[in-house]
Amino acid sequence: FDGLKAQIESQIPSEIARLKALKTKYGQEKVGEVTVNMLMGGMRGIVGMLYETSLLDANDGIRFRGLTIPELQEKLPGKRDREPIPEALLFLLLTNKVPTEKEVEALRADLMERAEKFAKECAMNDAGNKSKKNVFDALRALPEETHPMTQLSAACLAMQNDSKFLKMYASGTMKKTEYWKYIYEDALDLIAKLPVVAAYIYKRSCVKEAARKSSEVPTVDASLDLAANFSQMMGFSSNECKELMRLYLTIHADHEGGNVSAHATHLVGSALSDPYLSFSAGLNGLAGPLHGLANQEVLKWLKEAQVALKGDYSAETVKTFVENTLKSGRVVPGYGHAVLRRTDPRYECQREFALKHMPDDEMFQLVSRLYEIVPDVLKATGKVQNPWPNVDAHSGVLLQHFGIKEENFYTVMFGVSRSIGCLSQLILSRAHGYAIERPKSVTSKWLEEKFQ
Ligand code: FCX
Repeated sequence: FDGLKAQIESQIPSEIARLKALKTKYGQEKVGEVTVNMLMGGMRGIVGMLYETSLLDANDGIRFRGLTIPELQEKLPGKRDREPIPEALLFLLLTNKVPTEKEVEALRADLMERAEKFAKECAMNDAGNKSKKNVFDALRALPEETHPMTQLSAACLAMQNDSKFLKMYASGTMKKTEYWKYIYEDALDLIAKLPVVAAYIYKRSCVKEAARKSSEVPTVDASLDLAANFSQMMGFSSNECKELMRLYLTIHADHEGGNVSAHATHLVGSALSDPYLSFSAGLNGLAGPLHGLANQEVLKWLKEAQVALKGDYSAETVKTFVENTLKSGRVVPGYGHAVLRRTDPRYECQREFALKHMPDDEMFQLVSRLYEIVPDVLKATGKVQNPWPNVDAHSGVLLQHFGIKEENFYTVMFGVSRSIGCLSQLILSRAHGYAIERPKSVTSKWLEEKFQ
């Protein structure tokens, strides 16, 4: 299947010409100013990179190639029920075009073929030639209690041996204009392999009951879509759980370029590190509690709340619980955002999913109660820029409901999804010849001398 690759290739000349014209015409124009506050505040608000696949507006929320989440739900083809499938989003991110049903199906089949081939080869490898190690051997060598995110990142590195880009670069025969073709192959391989590796990590390390545990290479059902197959490999075959997985993998895929996971992937990739190295770096950032790990933190916090509140979700009691969290020096996980200044649309669509599929779930009712209370408590601190919930405030409660109860796995699912956005941009960055990143840093002494 080369429909997608051919479409990307056909767009490259005009995209490069467009970027060149931008540079020629506006190369000397200013896009903003940098204050000392911005410099010292995590580069917040500095316009410093090109990132085509999505754009985040403080008030409108995220747009994937111009489309909001409700628009994705309406317009992307390939739906099994109501939610879009991530394959359709991947096509959109790479081409800036809503694909046809046929195009989505061809991409789905391509990804599933890659996944099946990978899983079969590793399983055969396990059964037969023990001297040829594979990524699952690398994972088995890690203690079972190693955090699942560390395992996922290590797995990316362990699979780097398969990088086509790496081999071509080392051969010295690859032209700069061809880089993207091998990055594309690696990226699609990696997007296909990650759910298999993640399902393996789940069953080996996260699941506690002996009957659900396994250290076998998961079996891929290539007739399914990527999300449904992921859900099935983890042991969840209900249509509702598959549908949740489609929503989950779609909405976590991309959030413009400056967030830690996207930026880390982009930065490392700019040194021509292959997708395995680059995305492993992104995953290491996603594993931080202020970023992707917040979904795990939220679940822990909700469980803490359930114990402390003993079913009393009255406004006063919940408020006191939230205030105590702040008093103990912790952040309220799942609330706040560096860019957004409203309720995250990714929170809203998950809330809709919950209202449709599980309105009576007790933990969902707690999440809803917190939505009424937390913003005012955060506003009262006088320092929180955005008191509204983000994506992580809601995801765990849905997963719990459908049986995915092991919260230390949640960020792994975020990572599987994030590969779609980060790696799409990585392909485009190489296709359009982006430069190696090298911003200027200064010392605090330099600042003092400049302004004193
Ligand atoms: N609870 C308590 N305090 C909070 C807070 C929260 N949820 N959100 C922000 N603050 C505090 C900050 O810690 C900071 O305090 P300080 O001045 O004493 O250091 C102050 O408010 C100003 O921060 P603000 O400008 O609003 O936020 P930042 O851009 O610095 O940080 C994050 C943004 C997301 C890191 C912050 O809101 C936070 O820690 N939230 C909780 C963790 C979380 O949910 N992370 C996931 C975010 C996201 F969706 C993702 O990337 O996955």
